[in-house]
Amino acid sequence: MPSYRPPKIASSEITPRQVYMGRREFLGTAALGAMALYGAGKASAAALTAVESKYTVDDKLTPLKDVTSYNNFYEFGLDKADPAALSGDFKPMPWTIKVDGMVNKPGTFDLEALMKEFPIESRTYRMRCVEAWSMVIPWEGFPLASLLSKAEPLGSAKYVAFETVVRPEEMPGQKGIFQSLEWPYVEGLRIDEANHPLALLAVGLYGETLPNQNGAPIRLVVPWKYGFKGIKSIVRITLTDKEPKNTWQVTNPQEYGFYANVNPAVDHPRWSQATERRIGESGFFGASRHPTLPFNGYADEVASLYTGMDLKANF
Ligand SMILES: Nc1nc2c(c(=O)[nH]1)N[C@H]1C(S)=C(S)[C@@H](COP(=O)(O)O)O[C@H]1N2
Ligand SMILES: [Mo]
Repeated sequence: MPSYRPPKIASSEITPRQVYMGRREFLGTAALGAMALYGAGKASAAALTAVESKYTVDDKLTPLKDVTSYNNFYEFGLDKADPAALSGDFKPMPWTIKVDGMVNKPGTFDLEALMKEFPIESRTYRMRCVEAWSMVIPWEGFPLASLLSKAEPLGSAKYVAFETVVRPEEMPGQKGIFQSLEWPYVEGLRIDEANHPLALLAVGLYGETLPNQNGAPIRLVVPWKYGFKGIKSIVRITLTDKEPKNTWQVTNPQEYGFYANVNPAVDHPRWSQATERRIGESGFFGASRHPTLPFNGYADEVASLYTGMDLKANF
């Protein structure tokens, strides 16, 4: 795997945020502790200190503006522009994550404390959505395995289930008569997948805490799987011995499975998965196309998790 290359952020991209942070009004002394680590209020963000990780690709980064304005987050609406436009009322801090089920030490953990306990790493990963578009995103986060080991999973635990927060008052896509999905959004991994060093709990991107539209304050990133496995705004993680349900499989089991490993050889029933549109890069005819790689280019790291499995049947 190529070695680490620090993200290059054009000053035109970071300046407006810093100007905003500088003018931001303080909320009072009680909030000061949290604000040191996390910005308070709408559209704010705080810088993260992170150590470089060897788990980084050297593909050209997708510009910050595309990463934060072209999103799938149905809790805020169905259009790609909805999450950025409609997530301003969402309050990501303070935040806790409950870890329960088949563990020795269940608990409800304060995210700010976890962010101090676990070293934050920066990792640039490719992200491939099942809709055949892709990005390259520099994340900050810590391994999912670090949080799981804190809870001490029992030997009988075989899977890990995840849940997104339900807050109709702050998430307009969860409000009203017509509901696009069943809430909460849920996802799952086999425990060996969850403990793989590439499985990341991201708390930031491009060096700052996560924007609401990208899954603030904490979301899963499993770069060898289609993007829908990367569940956002996680409030609960449950260890279990049964394969967990995942939202897209429940919604349309013909088209979406539990494993959802990126695979150019297994087409979606309605489109080819052989190539992908790299968002933010332009070619002659719109966004440039890249070949899709088995396991999204992470086969050397993860293919051994699936030895002997029929990847066409387990899509
Ligand atoms: N809770 C929740 N998590 C979610 C989704 C969602 O609608 N709700 N969309 C998924 C899909 S389909 C993709 S491609 C990625 C998109 O992540 P991004 O917007 O940060 O690029 O988030 C995933 N996580
Ligand atoms: Mo997706």
